[in-house]
Amino acid sequence: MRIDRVEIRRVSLPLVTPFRSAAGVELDRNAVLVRTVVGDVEGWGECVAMTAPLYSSEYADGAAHVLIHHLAPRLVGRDVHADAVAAVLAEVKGHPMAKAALELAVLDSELRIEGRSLAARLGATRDRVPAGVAVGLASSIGELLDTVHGFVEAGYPRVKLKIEPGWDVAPVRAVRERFGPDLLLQVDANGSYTSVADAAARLAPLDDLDLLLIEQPLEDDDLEGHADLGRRLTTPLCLDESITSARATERAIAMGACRVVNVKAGRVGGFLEAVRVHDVCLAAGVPVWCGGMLETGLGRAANLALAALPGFTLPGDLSASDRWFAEDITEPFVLDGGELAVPDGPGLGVTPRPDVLTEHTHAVEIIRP
Ligand code: OSB
Ligand code: MG
Repeated sequence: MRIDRVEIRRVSLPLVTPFRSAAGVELDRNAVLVRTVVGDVEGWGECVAMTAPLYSSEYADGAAHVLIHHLAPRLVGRDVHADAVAAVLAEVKGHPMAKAALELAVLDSELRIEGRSLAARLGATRDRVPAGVAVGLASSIGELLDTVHGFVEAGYPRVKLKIEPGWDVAPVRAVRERFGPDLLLQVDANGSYTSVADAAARLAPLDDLDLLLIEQPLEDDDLEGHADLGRRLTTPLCLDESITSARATERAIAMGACRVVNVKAGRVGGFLEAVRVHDVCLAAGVPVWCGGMLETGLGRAANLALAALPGFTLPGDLSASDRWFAEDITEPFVLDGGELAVPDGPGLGVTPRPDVLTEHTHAVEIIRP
């Protein structure tokens, strides 16, 4: 399959409400979209890098730059299959989110040509998956309870609360008390606790609140610290930022650094590597769930395909389009009985709506052989 052309498109979608976490505040989704052209077939990928390098070192402007100048030029004019993309791009160090977006666009083109869905290609075993919603740091407990109430009313069976030192036990306890024991509840610290001792002291009271997990309490590279902290708490620890590949997953599990894994294709360099992370977890009996990065409908479609694999035994950060956007660039994903349907059309199963895409696009760069 010859990649005739790659387009790098910058889009900016306003969020319906600002999203605040220990990794900063997001007001808009500044996505970098990749469009591959193969004959008369197009393929789409979405780069999940945030606007600023606060969640990880990648950020949207940097990802666009590396895609335009270093990644896309290695593929255009070449005959490649999606399987081989990661190896071709491997000589460029780092930039997993940029690489993942390009690989996804190639996968989408290839699968559209084959008439096969991404879900089928990745090994999905379900056609619907449970939804989950991530709720940002709030400015008061009252405001948080109102926000969570809205999501529970909308049918979300699982809620994830962002926490940080000073915004942890009290808001989480308030949510548990208000919504009762049936709400699936978990928390995400984005690495904001600075030592094992401090994290253990602050987070120990969460052990009484029946949480599914505590996500990434400590820094990205602190596997030893997570293993130590995990022995001091009864609530399972889950890693997000630390999980950068299937090999990193094996190491984290072997060290006892986590009992649950959050996988994001962007963070591990692509959906094919994400499947290998899933495989490692399934073999080890470690529950895995699909993380989210405020994706537009394109990235959301791909996440849903991944989340339909058998090892995804916990609900992911997979919400309806309207959780983030008044107007998504694809047909919106909607909640149905607390679940989302996994797209079953060829490739991603969705395409951008041309008018909405044009309205939100502020730059397009075309890379030719
Ligand atoms: O840490 O999981 C995270 C969003 C952007 C960057 C990092 C994270 C998040 C979320 C939101 O928690 C997940 C979503 O898209 O619903
Ligand atoms: Mg996280």
